[in-house]
Amino acid sequence: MHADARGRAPSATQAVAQGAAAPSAQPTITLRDAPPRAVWALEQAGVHPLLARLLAARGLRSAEELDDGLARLIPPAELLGAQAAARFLADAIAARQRLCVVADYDCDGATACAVALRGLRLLGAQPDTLHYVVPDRTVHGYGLTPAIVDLAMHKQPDVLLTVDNGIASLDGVAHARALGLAVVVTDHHLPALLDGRIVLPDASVIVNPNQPGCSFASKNLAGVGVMFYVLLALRSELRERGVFTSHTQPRLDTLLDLVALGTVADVVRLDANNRRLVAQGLKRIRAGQMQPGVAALFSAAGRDPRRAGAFDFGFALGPRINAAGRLADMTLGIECLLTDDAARAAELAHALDGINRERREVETGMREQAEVLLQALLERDDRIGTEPPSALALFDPAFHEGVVGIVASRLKDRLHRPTFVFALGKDGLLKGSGRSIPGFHLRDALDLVAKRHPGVLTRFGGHAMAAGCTLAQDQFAAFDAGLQQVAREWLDAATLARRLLSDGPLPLEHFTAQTVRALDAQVWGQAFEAPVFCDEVEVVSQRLVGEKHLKLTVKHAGVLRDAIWFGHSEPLAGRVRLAYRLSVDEYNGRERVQMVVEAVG
Ligand SMILES: [Mn+2]
Repeated sequence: MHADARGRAPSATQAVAQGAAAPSAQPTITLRDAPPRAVWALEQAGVHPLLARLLAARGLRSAEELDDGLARLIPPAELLGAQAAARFLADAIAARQRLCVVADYDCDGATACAVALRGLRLLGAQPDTLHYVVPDRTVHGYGLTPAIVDLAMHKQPDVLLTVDNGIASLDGVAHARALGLAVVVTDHHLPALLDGRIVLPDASVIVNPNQPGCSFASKNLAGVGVMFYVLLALRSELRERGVFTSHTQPRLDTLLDLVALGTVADVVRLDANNRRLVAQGLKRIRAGQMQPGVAALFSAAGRDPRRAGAFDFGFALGPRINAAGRLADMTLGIECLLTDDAARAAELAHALDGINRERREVETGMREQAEVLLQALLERDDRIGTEPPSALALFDPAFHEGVVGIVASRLKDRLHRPTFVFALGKDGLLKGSGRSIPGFHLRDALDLVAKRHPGVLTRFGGHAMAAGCTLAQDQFAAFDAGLQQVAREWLDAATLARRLLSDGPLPLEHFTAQTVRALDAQVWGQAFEAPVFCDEVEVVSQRLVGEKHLKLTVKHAGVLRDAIWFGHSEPLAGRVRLAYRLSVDEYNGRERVQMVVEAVG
């Protein structure tokens, strides 16, 4: 489908693919600081010395924070609105009211929907009173729009329960109220701003750690985490009402595989509370306890649940669920997480796997075309061989609306610039998805563009690192100029320089499969990055594998090691400082540790 894109300027594509025109931003490797007192305190508490160093460098101060027991979760009572939502839902269940969950088309929204429906059923709601709807990204757009309310009306609900959306759905909530529905909003996004002031929808209850007045200590709960908290509050409300006791109450920890998956897939900060949720989900999965759909997704991705890590959520399961919302219909993803029939789950996971392959193909074509556009832009601005502009906005009529976010994310990673990629929506408007770098709050940037250039943006929303916007085609140039201006004002040489934080040298005795497995057992991810070590090595041999990956043998402190640099094809000098992760794989029945190169410097 992208033959035209390729045919137009093959030479430019080739040149860029070879790295001639727009070199990737080379990071400066800097060492993470690990405060000695914190390292010492963790070691005293029995933490492995290497792990103590890694954890202290990520802000851990005491071994207590390592306790991932559910009892250490921030109590639901601290989440503003959770108790009110619990009372509301307990009344609704008692009155056998019909409830419709309004989901979102990403993995967080899909898992939140499955957690809501499974949890409400566990807590006594009759299955025939529970329904859900999920918007189609290309038809309805995001959130509880009036059109989604109308769609939900087919289920004849008394109550709408939003998950992972709704906080900014002022019109949708108003429309639902006008139709006589009650609305419970559960969300984690930032509320809407009107003339610089926060406005909330007129819902019966709002649960959102990011609403004004909520003092919940973790602002980083994902949508699925917020819904899980509402269920915890509902269970204690039902306990107080005598529906069950603490001995007879249903177990909600059976939902933690879904909570963990949605939390990691939504790329929220893995703060201590989120790490506990993820760790608990992983423990259950490794022990074979998970929804049939989660098991089927592991199998479709060729991953082993007994060795599950946060990585699997982010790179194997998450993308397969998300693919449904990007190219097809998220109903497939939600059904996969809802079914209790293993055969049906396998079927749905297989279908999701197929859609994900298609997504990869579409993405590859778009990335090639994005590089062509970038090349043209650099030529226009006479920037060939120099730094790219401070921010990027790219549009091509062939771009697919469901995949613009991924392409923006890849370009941002490669060039270290706030990046928007736009596609033409079915309504004739441009739909843009942006990704940002530290030091550039993307939603605030859009807000500023909107204020300075009224009429350019039809709609926008998001947060610091990711945002979306809608604009008329003839406004694209004005948006691009407006964004550039903000980027020039807000970003300087320091923020435009990419840094790679390293954990320093890896002591030789830790270069073992056992250490790698121990590290892999920890929860790493967003804002709690997996360890990156840094050592001086001698390159002994190197060759290209799969055309674009550099396979190396290096001498590290006198010992030969295998190393690989994915997506890098230029040869290395004889002696280099490598920043690398560790991976372990089984090869001919033997475990082999490999350095996975992130950068040289
Ligand atoms: Mn979310």
